Amino acid sequence: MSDFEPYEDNDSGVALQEAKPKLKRPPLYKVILLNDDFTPMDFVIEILMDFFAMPEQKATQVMLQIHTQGVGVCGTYSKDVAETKVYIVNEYSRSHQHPLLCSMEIV
Ligand code: TYC
Repeated sequence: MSDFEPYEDNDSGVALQEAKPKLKRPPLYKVILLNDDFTPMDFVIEILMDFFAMPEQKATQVMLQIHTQGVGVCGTYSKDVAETKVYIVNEYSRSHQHPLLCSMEIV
């Protein structure tokens, strides 16, 4: 650089703050079962044991909670796992001619 040219640093004088790394935890989803008047209680207990790994006592308790309150939580999972559980439970219920509905909602 020549001695006669003014020094330009192309800097507007604004200090830039370094971006914080944007690491967010992936969202979790509750898989829920809805009550209805037709699905047999034993079938719901079987679903909770076979697809949500609940021991029989816990499955019975959750089934009765859904029966009296209208809805109950089967478990909390990542989006992919929750979507798969909802799909297989609804397919299984349909294939046994029961109207049981499984769904998911963000935590
Ligand atoms: N209400 C059903 C009955 O009386 C039992 C039931 C429980 C159905 C839970 C669905 O998610 C459910 N046979």
